[in-house]
Amino acid sequence: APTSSTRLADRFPPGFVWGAATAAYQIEGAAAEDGRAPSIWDTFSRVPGRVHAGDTGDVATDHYHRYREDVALMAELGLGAYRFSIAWARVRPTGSGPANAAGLDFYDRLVDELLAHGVDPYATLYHWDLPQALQDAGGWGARDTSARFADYARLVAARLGDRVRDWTTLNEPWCSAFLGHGSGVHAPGATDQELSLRANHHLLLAHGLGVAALRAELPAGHRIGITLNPAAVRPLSDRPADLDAVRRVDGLANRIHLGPLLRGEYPADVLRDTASVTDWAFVRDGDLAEIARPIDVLGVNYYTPLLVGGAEDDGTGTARAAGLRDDGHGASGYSPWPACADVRFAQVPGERTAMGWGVDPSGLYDVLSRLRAEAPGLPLMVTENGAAYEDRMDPTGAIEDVERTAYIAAHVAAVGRAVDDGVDVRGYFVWSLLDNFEWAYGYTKRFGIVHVDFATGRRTPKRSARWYAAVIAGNRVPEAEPASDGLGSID
Ligand code: GBH
Repeated sequence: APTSSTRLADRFPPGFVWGAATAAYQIEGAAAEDGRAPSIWDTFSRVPGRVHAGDTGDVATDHYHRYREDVALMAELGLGAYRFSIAWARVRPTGSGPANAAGLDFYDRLVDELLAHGVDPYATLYHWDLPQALQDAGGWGARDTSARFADYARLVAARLGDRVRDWTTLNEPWCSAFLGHGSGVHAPGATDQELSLRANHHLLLAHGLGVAALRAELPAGHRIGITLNPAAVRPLSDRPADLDAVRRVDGLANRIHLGPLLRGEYPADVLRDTASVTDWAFVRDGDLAEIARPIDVLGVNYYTPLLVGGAEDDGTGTARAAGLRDDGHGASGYSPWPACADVRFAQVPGERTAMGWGVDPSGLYDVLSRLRAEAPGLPLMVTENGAAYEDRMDPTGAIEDVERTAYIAAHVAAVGRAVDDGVDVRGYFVWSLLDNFEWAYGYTKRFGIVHVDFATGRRTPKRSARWYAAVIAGNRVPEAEPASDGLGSID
């Protein structure tokens, strides 16, 4: 089998897309400007105890005002593409009412700025920031929210579709459904397993209706997809109970989305496993055909594998009991996994990032290979991959983030191995361009290849940014470290 050292000498295929990703609530700030209304994250971040230190996205990286500077930075790095999300509550403040011209204008300016700098815009329509007005009407628990999403998709496509070729409906519906409504560590903060499965279905339905709306609005040849966070689920041991835990968690993490999206059906074992939680009456005739509408690309976000075991203690001492995962996702006391109270979750051994997540690039290779097998012919795109580490600025103002650089290098190499093996991976987007609002962790976890001083807004490219610029320039992982000059700090 090819090794990472084979890939170090090889180039990626011509046209391979090298990008960086962000999301609206995590970077924009300007939360009350130009007619933007609150989203569920504005509300949630104000509930005491939900977000570290009471942090909010009110200012974030102030990208709303600094987007020109940020696009200039992207151009300096040589990024071929920039994946950003659109804030629904900026362009249609109450979710279903009139459009807000000033909100649409912002994305219009951003797209023009990107194109003027040779950076291809990749737009995600929903990265977790539901308009609060729609939450007040039932949120993702309400079937009508799916139709409202399709209306919103059409509105944005009508404005940007002449210039944006690449569209993503949803980012990680698993997180919206199960972290938002099961464990409650994300907005809207519900802890109701039945509701999490219902919300998941309505998110999938929103995707399907959104695809139809985008197809109707966009010129032929534009690409439409969805971004999932497919889990590399591994057993604690080969005991039957552990292998069965893998089957169940794989069902709830992966097949609950891949079944409907790729085959127009929920897996029978998932329906059976969750029968004590819901009767699935929210699935109506025709929904699955809607959800299974053809897509052009599947986005993959990957950070860390998921290690699981069945009920009995297998003596490894690595797992905690009761379905609660000590990975820093917030100790709400509620599990995001329905009907899995007996399942134990653990981290892979070895190095951890600042999130407490284990580092294992083979999980990315495994996920890409598995998707090739399950969705033959469907192009894949790594839409997020990256790591939080505790960066230190040295006395000269430089940030030598060697761990992040090594993390990204190892994962890019894993993508290279998948490409070598014939997996149709079209691109890689690092998470994230900028340090930003890391959801329940507030500003304490830094994922950026560019440092942000949250007091002043000052941007400083880290070593990882310079290294990534060299990857992009050569369309390959460089064998030597790039020189540390060339990219200074940008005020
Ligand atoms: C992405 O989510 C987000 O798209 C992005 O906005 C965010 O900033 C970035 O990652 C970094 O967090 O512990 O049971 O929840 C990734 C979220 C992290 C969700 C790992 C699944 C493991 C299962 N994923 N997590 S669990």
